[in-house]
Amino acid sequence: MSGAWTGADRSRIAGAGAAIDSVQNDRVNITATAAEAQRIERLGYRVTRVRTEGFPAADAGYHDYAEMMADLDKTARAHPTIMRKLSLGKSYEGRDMPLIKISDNVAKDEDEPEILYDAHQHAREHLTVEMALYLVHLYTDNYGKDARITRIVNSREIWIVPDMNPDGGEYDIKGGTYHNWRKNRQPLGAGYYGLDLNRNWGYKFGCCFGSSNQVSSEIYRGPEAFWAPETQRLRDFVLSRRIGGKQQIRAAIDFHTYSELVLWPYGYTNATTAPGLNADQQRTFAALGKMFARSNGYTAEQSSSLYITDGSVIDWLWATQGVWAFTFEMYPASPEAGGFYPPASTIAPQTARNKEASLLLAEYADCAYRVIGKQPAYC
Ligand code: 0X9
Ligand code: CA
Ligand code: CA
Ligand code: ZN
Repeated sequence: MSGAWTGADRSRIAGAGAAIDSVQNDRVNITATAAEAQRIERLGYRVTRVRTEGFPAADAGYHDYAEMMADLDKTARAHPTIMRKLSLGKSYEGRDMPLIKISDNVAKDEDEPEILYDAHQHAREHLTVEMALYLVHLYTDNYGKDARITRIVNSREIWIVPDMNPDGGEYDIKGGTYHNWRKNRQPLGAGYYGLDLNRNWGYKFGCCFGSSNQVSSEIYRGPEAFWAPETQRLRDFVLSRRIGGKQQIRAAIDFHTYSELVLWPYGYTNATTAPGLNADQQRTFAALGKMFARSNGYTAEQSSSLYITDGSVIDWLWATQGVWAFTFEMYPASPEAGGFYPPASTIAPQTARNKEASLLLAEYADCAYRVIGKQPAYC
């Protein structure tokens, strides 16, 4: 933009919210949102080309962090009796990590099975944030209109964590281009950043060659379990749902991309049963997983059949909290179909594709063993 000769001019531009990148005579190079650029034009400066923040223009249908927060705030305001926007706390760089609760009598902690959906442990897996926003809208916009959804909202307490890695997500779209970033943004020294949040959980942490101790690695687990503020935040929330010795959260989906898979524990071992996972529990996981996969057309398998992962969230949720926890790897199936960056036109069909599985998880949360006919024995 140009027409800014003085420091006072530049201060007005900064006052409009733009970041000033450099100054040449009357020309100021800025990074600004579309709204900020408009404000600067209204101040009487000439804006030539703006390096827009947020997603690349072709993918504007995706929500960046600010847009996600705005959508959550707006939806919570529109549905005050069934939805609350709370906070898990802050990410490493200080971004608020929103926590959504959806239920009837939402202000009260009722004795209802609780469900958790979390998304975006991995920065470049942006479709998962859209999945979380889809679920927020599914449960709120259809409440009182759709009998099945109304029943679920009335009989369950639904927790949604739409953004486990806001720092990595914003870094991945910085400057309007993609950076293929996976990890969080904790500085590690020597110019290295980030650890893999889905290797930083505290069950069998680093046990089994399913993660790396090298800071340069894409699957760097960190020096110790829960070293990332982001995993600490979700861990502390989940532990806070243990009331009178009983974990209230019964079932969970951790959303990732891509490969079109439904995965269940354990990830750290190829054994189908292991300490804390007996044959009935394994059968229950497999039966639920296959049911989900029938509904969305994904492939269902134990998570280690993909490759060994140690320190993943679902192993921790199951082994330490008894939560029936699944990882969903969303669209697409292949790198040719867009890999981590499928076009925004896929958001609507590919989030709706997981509607049935998401509802089934909520419905089975009262007694997962029902899926193998063993509710009399266990529930
Ligand atoms: O490696 C991962 O963390 C997940 N795949 S991704 O391409 N989204 O990075 C798979 C995790 C599956 N394994 C377990 N949850 N144990
Ligand atoms: Ca309720
Ligand atoms: Ca409760
Ligand atoms: Zn992932």
